[in-house]
Amino acid sequence: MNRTPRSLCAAAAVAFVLVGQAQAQLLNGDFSNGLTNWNPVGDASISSGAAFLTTAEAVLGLDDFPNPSFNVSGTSPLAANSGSGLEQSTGLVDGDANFGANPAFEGSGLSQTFSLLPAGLYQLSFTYNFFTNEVTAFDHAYVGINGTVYSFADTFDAIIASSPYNFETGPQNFIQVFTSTGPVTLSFGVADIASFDLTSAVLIDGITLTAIPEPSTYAALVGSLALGFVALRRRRAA
Ligand SMILES: [Ca+2]
Ligand SMILES: [Ca+2]
Ligand SMILES: [Ca+2]
Repeated sequence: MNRTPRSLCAAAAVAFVLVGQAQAQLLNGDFSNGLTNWNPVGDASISSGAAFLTTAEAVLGLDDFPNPSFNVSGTSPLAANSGSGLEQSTGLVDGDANFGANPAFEGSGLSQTFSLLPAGLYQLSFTYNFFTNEVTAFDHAYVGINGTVYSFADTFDAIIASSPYNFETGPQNFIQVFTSTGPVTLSFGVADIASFDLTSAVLIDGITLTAIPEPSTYAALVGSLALGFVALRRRRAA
């Protein structure tokens, strides 16, 4: 093969574009297009350009006080641990919405499945605010990455007095590093724990995925810099 430097540059540019496209396949992570590209279940809506999930029933008298004013969408949360409800509708399995040994009763969620290549380390980050009227149960909000679930906020993290919910965490950031092998399902949820009562909600926005260079990439970079330095010294010494 007789490649000129120009064709090598073109090949590198094509490779860069291909990698860039593959890494950017989470769509609408900032919810600027509403819930497009997401699979919403239960009481999922858009509030101030962010996803808003609640545990509030749409039907008067089923739970929550004052009911049903905390329900936004008119759709009720899905039952948890029910075989085809909250967890299984968002790429998880029954039990995933529980809070430790405390069972989830119902909740709402969002999920999106996409490809995240090349394989390697990625950082997931997003912002959230968790709201609750709960007083005793560990209602919580969680994120699942290919079925590994992280509870990022619960009743007892929400200590700032708020309205219309009694308490909130205030705006917070969540960061988690994980290894992608290609396909990724992100699952978000908020769940009532230990009873159907007393609504909790979560506002989620700014979901981003960033590739983290492998240590070998750093080593190669440092190595090439060192070679350049040696070459420079040799040239100066000559
Ligand atoms: Ca947004
Ligand atoms: Ca409820
Ligand atoms: Ca509750």
